[in-house]
Amino acid sequence: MTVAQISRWLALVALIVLLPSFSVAHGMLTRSQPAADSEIAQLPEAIRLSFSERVESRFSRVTVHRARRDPETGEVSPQERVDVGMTEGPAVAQELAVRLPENLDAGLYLIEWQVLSIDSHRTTGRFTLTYKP
Ligand SMILES: [Cu+2]
Repeated sequence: MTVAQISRWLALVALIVLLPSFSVAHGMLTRSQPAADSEIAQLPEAIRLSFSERVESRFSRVTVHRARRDPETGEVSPQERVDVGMTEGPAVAQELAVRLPENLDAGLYLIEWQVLSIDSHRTTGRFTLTYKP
């Protein structure tokens, strides 16, 4: 390889290595309470989500739906919505919470979030919780 070829190759490698880190630099979910994709025996009053960046709560949304997992594909699809809204909080916060009703049937629930972080990037994500009282 010539020096020019090597430097082109290095530039390509650098691009591939750096690209994913750009996309995770926005408001991504860093932690949730209860933990994402976990099984819970007790229903919390609210599900708390922490993000890697501060988010604009008025332009961010967290919902909880009863969910169904396709036994063949494993794909999770939302059914009826069950949450009772997000908790009031500061306009800019690193944590959001969505309230649950006092009673829920045992089963699978899908938590979906869309946030606008203060750097004006929108990100979305989802995770499940299995409630087994
Ligand atoms: Cu960002």
